[in-house]
Amino acid sequence: MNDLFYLTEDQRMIRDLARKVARDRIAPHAAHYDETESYPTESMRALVDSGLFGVWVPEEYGGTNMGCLALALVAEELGWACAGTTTNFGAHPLGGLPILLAGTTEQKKKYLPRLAAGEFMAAYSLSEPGAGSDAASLRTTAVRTGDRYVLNGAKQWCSHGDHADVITVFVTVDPGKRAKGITAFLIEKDVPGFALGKKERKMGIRCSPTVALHFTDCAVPIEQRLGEEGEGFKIAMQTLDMTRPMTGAMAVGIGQAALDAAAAYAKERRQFGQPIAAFQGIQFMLADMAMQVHAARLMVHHAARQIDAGVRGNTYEASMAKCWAGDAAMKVATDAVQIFGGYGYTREFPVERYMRDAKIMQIYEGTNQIQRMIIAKELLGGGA
Ligand code: COS
Repeated sequence: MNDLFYLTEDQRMIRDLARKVARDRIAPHAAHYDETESYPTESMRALVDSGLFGVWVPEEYGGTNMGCLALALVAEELGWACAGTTTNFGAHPLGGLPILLAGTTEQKKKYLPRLAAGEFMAAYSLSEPGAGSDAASLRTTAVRTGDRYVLNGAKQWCSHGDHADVITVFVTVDPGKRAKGITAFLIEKDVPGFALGKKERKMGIRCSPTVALHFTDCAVPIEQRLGEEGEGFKIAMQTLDMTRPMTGAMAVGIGQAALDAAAAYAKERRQFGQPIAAFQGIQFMLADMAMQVHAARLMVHHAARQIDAGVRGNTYEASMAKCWAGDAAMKVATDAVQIFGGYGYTREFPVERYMRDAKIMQIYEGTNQIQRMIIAKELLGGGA
């Protein structure tokens, strides 16, 4: 099996660094953080120490400007070790890329260097209790009075929101306008009128906090508005076009971890006088798992490379990559549990965690049903 021949030296270097950090400093703690549903302080420290938070940030703002393929390579390696920690890692570009896409020079100077250094964490908040897949129906309002806006409402499912210093929050200046009313704001954690809400108890990615946000007459100066009024939905969607490959990469990491574990176990576990890997039934399962992971990785890399190459409009490929990789992770992790048999169903082995963690890959950053809607819309154009 050959290494990915198309990676540059820099991309190989960052992938190898992420692999080392993931295997030496993150994987050893993953089961503990999952079991205790606690924040992965040690793992997050390892990410800050290694400088990986700056991968997507331009050099002029203190980052390493390595692009979306590099971000995907890092996300896969981290996803192999701990999907919860990787979700925390991914919330950062998800919250920060909108600043790069739509921020003023002042906003970029204020936030990006701190985000690149890992001194500041960012998060992204689009969803609400009543607005998930139908993101344009969100109801949190921003009313302008003079040179400030007053925000009221509630957001939901904000990954890493309780550890974020700044959250890119999407609200509306006119709910009647749907997407055309949506406006983005940069909300700092200590602004009066902003409060964290319920923290969810989840099936998987348990060391990644998922929280609600509440706004009660929360006044923010106009300088914290990101882009113009009504531009927020496009900023939100353009960001997802850039981060869905990263999320797909995280799913590839989970799939690869499940495949590695299942292949190793199949060579070790003996039944009927031989390793179960000698049975064609197991071999075919492993071969199918390997193909799923490989195809997912190539789709992720293609969508990420489009962004790095400046190709406009990678919506189709980004949704395909996220959808395929999420489905592949779920299938491969489920098959890994099957190969482990009864042992796979216990908490003694990591495959049950991979299976629980894989499930969210089909749900967040747009469910895989929404990805299929986007793919079909792009495919059919205006003709359906
Ligand atoms: N890039 C740029 N602009 C985009 C875009 C993209 N990828 N996708 C949509 N837009 C624009 C459209 O062009 C349209 O603008 P115009 O009216 O000027 O043409 C506007 O945004 C509204 O688009 P659309 O009509 O397609 O919006 P819908 O309400 O039909 O919703 C979906 C589109 C379903 C794709 C969107 O709501 C979605 O992605 N939902 C899932 C949300 C999600 O991923 N949540 C997870 C958050 S992170 S955990």
